Amino acid sequence: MPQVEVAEPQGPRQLLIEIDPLSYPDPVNSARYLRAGKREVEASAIRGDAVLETQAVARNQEKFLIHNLVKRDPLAGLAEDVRRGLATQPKRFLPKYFYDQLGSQLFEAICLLPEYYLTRAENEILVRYADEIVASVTGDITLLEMGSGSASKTRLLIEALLRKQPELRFIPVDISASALDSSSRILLQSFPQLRIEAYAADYFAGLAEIAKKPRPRTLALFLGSNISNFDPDDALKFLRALRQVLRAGDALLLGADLKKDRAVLEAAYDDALGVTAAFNLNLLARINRELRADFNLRDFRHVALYDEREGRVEMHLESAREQTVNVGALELPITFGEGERMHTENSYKYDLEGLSALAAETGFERAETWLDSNERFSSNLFVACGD
Ligand code: AVI
Repeated sequence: MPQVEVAEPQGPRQLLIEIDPLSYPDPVNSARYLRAGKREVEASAIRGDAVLETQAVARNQEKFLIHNLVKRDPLAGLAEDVRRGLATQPKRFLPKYFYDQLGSQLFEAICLLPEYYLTRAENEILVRYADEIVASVTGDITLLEMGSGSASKTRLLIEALLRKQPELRFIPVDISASALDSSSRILLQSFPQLRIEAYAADYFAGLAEIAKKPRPRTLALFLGSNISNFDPDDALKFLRALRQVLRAGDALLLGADLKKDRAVLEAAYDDALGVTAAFNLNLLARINRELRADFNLRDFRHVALYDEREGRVEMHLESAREQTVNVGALELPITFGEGERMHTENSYKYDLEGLSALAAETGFERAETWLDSNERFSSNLFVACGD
């Protein structure tokens, strides 16, 4: 989405983009409106489209706001992180770099694979228990979702909430403003009773901003087993930060994949079609594209292993032979030994005891857990304990 750069006199830069998705067929391109004070309006006027945009806001002012807190390209650190990761022993890459455009589409394909049961299992739970889940939280609920992405599972909970209350305020937080924009537009078309106040931000920045405004009873969502990709310390940090924006009695619905047979887990991360391998290798393709490297993808092999002691599936890229790769943008030649592995992702698996401990250590209580019919995946209601 195009954004007009206007320097803020003080405090963090914040663009407030308001869009009326119902009045404009293509709100991404036609109904941009920037409002954070007079100067933004002036900037709009200079571009000659202020009148159209002001109308867009006036007609449906309350429906959709995006607070864009992403101060710079969130991936601008790629070069630095690659330099650091390749200098570490063993070499490693950060999993957040999986999700460029191709990587995001490969991840969507992973969610359709027969071996990757996680998405279907969580969906099954939400289809079956959404009413029960929302009934476990009393009062008029505001829905907050961390890492909402396409918000496809969220709609099951929105439907259940709207069976219980006449309107709903939804606060999605995601690093991608464009994902927020398109998912919000689709949700608003389906649910006229919805008001959306979205935050394009990393989790911690989004939570810090959300904490500034009081909210009534809140149900927070962290779905898709996204908690799996946090190392244990970071999972604690994240849940504590989330707990800070909630009040006693508010709740978090946490989707968490469960510990199980090695064969099932390893197949989920090493599917027969090779989609997860492509997802993993796309990291190298991305470094080739963006940092002018010359990784030969055929010289690296995708490896997925369950480490039972650590309770995590690890993904690696293994060098098939001794080789030297040049990363042009870093002016860096990197040598790999035959069989040398770069660690690309951890996906932690939980059991119910571990989930209770996680809740207790972060100011929650695990009040209820729903499982899918194969008992592979858990949806956990963490209720915020007394302040
Ligand atoms: C996003 N996350 C929960 C996925 C997982 O299962 O850990 C990422 C993934 N990596 C390989 N397949 C899926």
